[in-house]
Amino acid sequence: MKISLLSLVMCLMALPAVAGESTLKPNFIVINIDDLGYADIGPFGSTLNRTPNLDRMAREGRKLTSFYAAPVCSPSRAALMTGCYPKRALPIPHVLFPASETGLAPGEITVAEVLKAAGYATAIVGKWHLGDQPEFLPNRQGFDLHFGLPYSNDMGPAEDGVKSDLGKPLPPTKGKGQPPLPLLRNGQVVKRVLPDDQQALVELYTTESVRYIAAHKSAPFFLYLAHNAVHFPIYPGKEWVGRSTNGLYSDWVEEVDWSVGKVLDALRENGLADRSLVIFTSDNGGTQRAVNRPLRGFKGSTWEGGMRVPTIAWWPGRIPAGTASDAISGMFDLLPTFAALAGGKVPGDRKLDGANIWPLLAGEPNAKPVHEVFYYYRGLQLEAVRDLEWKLVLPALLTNAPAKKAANAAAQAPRGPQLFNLKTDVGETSDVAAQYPDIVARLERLVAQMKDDLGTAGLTAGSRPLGRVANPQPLIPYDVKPKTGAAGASAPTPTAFPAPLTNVAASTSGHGLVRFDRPMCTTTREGWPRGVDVTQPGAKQFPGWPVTVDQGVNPGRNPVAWLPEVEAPADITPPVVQVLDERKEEGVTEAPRFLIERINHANDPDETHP
Ligand SMILES: [Ca+2]
Repeated sequence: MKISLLSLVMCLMALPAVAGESTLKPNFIVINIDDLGYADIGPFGSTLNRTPNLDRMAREGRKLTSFYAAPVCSPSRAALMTGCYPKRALPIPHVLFPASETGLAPGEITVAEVLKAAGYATAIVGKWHLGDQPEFLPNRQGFDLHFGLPYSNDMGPAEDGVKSDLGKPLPPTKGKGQPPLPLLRNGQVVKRVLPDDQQALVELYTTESVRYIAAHKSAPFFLYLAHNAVHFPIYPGKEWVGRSTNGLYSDWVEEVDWSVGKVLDALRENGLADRSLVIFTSDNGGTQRAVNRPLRGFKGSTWEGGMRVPTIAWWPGRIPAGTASDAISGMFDLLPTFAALAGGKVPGDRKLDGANIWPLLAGEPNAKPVHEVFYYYRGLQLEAVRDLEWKLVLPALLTNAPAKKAANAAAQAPRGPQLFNLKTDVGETSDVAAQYPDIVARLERLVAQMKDDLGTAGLTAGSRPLGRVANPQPLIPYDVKPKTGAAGASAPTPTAFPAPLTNVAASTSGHGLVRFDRPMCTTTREGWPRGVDVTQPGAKQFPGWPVTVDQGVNPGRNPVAWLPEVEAPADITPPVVQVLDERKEEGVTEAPRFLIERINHANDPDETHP
């Protein structure tokens, strides 16, 4: 009690100074939608979805038509938080999963920490996805408040409706699956998310955000509203189901638009519109449900449709209304930009890739491009580079084809890079590499310049270490008995393969790595393929098994699955690989062969040399 009183007195004493400063400092609101397509909203050309609030936001603000996120969620959010290319701050091949031992390193300095140090109140309402262990959660990364999901809304068990859209039959439970999906408030589980909760998320987040704005109108704040919509599974709010004429996905996009309207209204009603910068964006390109027109490709790829996201900047009186900019910008620019506007301090002890884009947002005449060059990474792989209007697509992207085409692709001769002019061919349809060898060479030199920094593949000198904890636990424990292999009555009959175990005997601890010998991936209707389940049958159950291999960003590639820490390598028995139902529907019945390899942490902490 004494401590509380003391704190209260100290807060009261501090108030006048903070309030005095606040009149000069703008508020920042980032509204980040999950998986929204480039042309899913009116200002970016949607003819399917009605988005009157975003239409108004664009009329009053500035569209950023060449704003880059990342191909998938966690890397994109890492860029937003740290001002860096994802590979620098969170070098992972894909996304983080529940109870992962890795996350954004606690030593990374986030935009929330930068703004907090500059006197801001900070909140994240919605999806985090940068690690779900206590060490990695938002309250440890500069946020005073977190209310929302720790990761994507599909990261839970099928029986809770998180592997199927609203009203669709539940898919059969396969293996142990994922732990129940939690809704968190400041690191504490509020509840297990069931279908009704999924449907309520947009409204819950909006209400929380509106309340937060009203409560903080007298001091500067940073509000990061990260909707779980419109990521699979699709769960529009009850009042929104059937409201659009285009099905559940459109219903949900239109609900998101309503949410944006409520937030902007709250700023107006609280007299904050003229000192609040709002950025509306999406964390990656749309899935095949979305419309990314006129861009090529979808979420998970480094084609423009995978990474270029519909973005609007709004600050009445400061950002010119009804304008647009096609200059290169991206998630990693938000930290340096907010820091500059807030009088905050950009971390000086580490490399950042973003820059202050305020001149671009303000529409300053004759503003030079902040970025002339942009590198397109998918996980750890460099797949393209852009230099103003020219984009060089590297062979790594060209061979990243769906599995159905992989056989044909493999038969072709090795390809050289392709060159596209994004100014005249934003859809990346016409390779003009042969016409412009000098430009190809110039862009290849840009690739070479990255060699000693983030490189082209694998972990390189420019990547900082991941955060890592021992013995990660799910936020809500599993409450279902694992259904592995033949033990699960309803599970499909697995196909056993004698697995050659290599490099096992010499290792004492570390991680298993399963390497498959062929692509096991096609694109499902969701655009998020599921490949195979790897389960550990028999008496020896290791924490974290089975592992689902989700290779959504590796179509056509030989998938790799990371296995959890196993203390007694000699006890590994050959796993069972089973082809999931989705694959059977596509006529795939043969499981892949695989190897288990060992990594010795003592010698190889970055796990690059299995
Ligand atoms: Ca996403």
